[in-house]
Formats: sequence, structure tokens, C-alpha cells
Amino acid sequence: MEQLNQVLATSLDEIKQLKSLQELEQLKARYVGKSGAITAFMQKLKDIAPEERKSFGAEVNKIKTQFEDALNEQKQSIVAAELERKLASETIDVTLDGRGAKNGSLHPVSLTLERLVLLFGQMGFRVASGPEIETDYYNFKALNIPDNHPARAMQDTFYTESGHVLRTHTSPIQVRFAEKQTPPIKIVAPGRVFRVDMDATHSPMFHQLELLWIDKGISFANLKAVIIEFMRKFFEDDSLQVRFRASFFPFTEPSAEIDIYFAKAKKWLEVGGCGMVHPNVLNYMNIDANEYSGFAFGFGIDRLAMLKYGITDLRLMFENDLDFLTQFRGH
Ligand code: 2U9
Repeated sequence: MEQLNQVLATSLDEIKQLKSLQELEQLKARYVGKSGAITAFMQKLKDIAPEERKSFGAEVNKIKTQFEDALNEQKQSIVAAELERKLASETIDVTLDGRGAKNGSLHPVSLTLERLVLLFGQMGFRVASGPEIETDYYNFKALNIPDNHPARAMQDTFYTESGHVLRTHTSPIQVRFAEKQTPPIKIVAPGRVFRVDMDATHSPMFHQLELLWIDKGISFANLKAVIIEFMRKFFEDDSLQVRFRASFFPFTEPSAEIDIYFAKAKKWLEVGGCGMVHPNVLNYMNIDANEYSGFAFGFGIDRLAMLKYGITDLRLMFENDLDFLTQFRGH
């Protein structure tokens, strides 16, 4: 019994010195583990006279409980101290200055698109959209583009394995819209388009906006009025000169290319194409060409954005260089 009390006293002293959970586990093993000092007393029970065995056993258990209580108490204070230390080291000084999160900015193409949608909205045009992966019918056939047309060739058009095409213009959006609606139809169709083409002035993906207005009595005079008004608003120049040059597109007749006079460079620049919607195209859209007429016009948004912001290299539009992009804020 004396030895047992001695062991307990020593262990309690040692427990008080413990500083970590690791030390605590080691100490626990030394006393109540398989070959621990307190465990050893348990094993001595069998050598003790039967009449003393019961009271000695009870005594060993009492000592063991005292040891374990002390150990648990110490464990709690170690855990509490560790938590205290952790909290102190992770304290955040909320009064410190921030790192200055930078504001994002919209891509010049997005800014331009927003402005286009606003300007055409003011003229009564609503926005239509459609799929980027198209069928041959909506991208070519319904637009009066014949089977042997060069635009259909593999060198110009991206084809999928299933025989679909990546739309080469946003015109299919308008075909889809117009075949389901009855005139008046007044829409703009902006979106990504894809062509097998890449050099300093061409990208395999670029952005287009096309406009379609179909109603009774729509004429080339309406076409000119809308396009001239739009160009002057977009370039914020009330006397901007706009010129229409005769051209050819399968989906319009007559057709024209649109030039604006760039006073800074003293030269005419081509900015898009236009024309009266071809009667075949009206028929494909289930619109009676004897009753209705319409005009369409199209341009590259990227190109218009470059002219507006004075960007001279198309590649800048797609490289996503932050020094370039952060220059464009606001409209
Ligand atoms: C329908 C009927 C006719 C859309 C048109 C153009 C002329 C045109 C080019 C300008 C530069 C494309 O980005 S670009 O390469 N577009 O010249 N687009 S008329 O004609 C349509 C569209 C839809 C139903």
C-alpha cells in the first residue's frame, strides 16, 4: 500500500509538469499502459493472500481513478492553453488597411455591345439570340446561299463531325425568329460567329451584329435612314459621312457595302454590309414577299469597337492582357 501511494504521489507531481498532449499520452502509458507502474499492482493481486485481495484490489482501483482524474484535469488545461495560443496567433486586426481590391472592368466588345443594344433599342429594335452550333439549313440554305457557294467550303466554315456548322454569321438567328413571328419584325441579332481565318486582321471567332426590319412598305430609304442615324449616334458625330457602295450578297437584293468617312485619317473605311432581304429568304421564313419587304444590315462588333476606341491591332481584343483591358471603364 505504501508503494502504491508513493507511485500515486510521484505520478501526480509528474502530471502537473505536463505541457503537451503527446507528453500526456506517454505518461499515461507509463502508469496505466500494459506494463505501466499502476497496472503492475493489478497484476500483483494474484500473489496476495485471498482475504486481503478484495480490499487491495479496491485500493488499486481507487488510486487508478485518482490518477486518471488528475490526468483528465491536466488534459483539459493543456487543450485550453493550446486553444488560447492558437486564438492569439490567429487574431485578425480588423483596423488594418485593406489590400485594395481592384474593380473589374468590362471588355471593350462587351461595352460596345451594351451601347449597340441601347442605341438600337432607342430606335425600336429588340434583341434576338440563337444557337452557335447550327444546321446547314439555317446557316446557308434559308439564306439563299447555294450548295456550291465558296462560304460553304471546308476552308471557310467549321464543320462538326455530326455535320453541323459553327454559325458563320448571326443571320440564322433572324431566320429562326422570323419563321415563327409575323411582321412587323424589328430585331437585332448580336453574337459570336466562326470562320476558318486567322491573321493580323482576322480571328477564327469574332462578334457580329445584324439587324432585320420587315414590314409593309419598307424600302431602301428606310435602310439608309436607320444606318446613317445609327452610325452618327454610335460615333457621336452628327455630320459623319456615310456612303453606300453597290455589292452582292446571296441573301439581299439589291445589296451594298457601307463606308464611313474617317476624318482623322482622311479616308473612307468599310464598316459593314446591307441590303433589301431577298424574296427567296422571305419565302423560307414563311413571309409573303408580295405583301412584305425588309432590309438587313450587318457588321463586326470587334471592328466597330476598334474604330471607336482607336485600337489598331485585332489581336489585343482576344489576348486578355489586363493592362489593355483595364483601360476600358464606363461607356
Ligand atoms: C436575314 C436576311 C438578310 C445580313 C447582312 C451583311 C449584309 C454583311 C458583313 C459585314 C461585315 C458580315 O461581319 S461581317 O463580315 N455582313 O455585309 N449582312 S446583309 O443579311 C440578312 C440577315 C438575315 C434573314
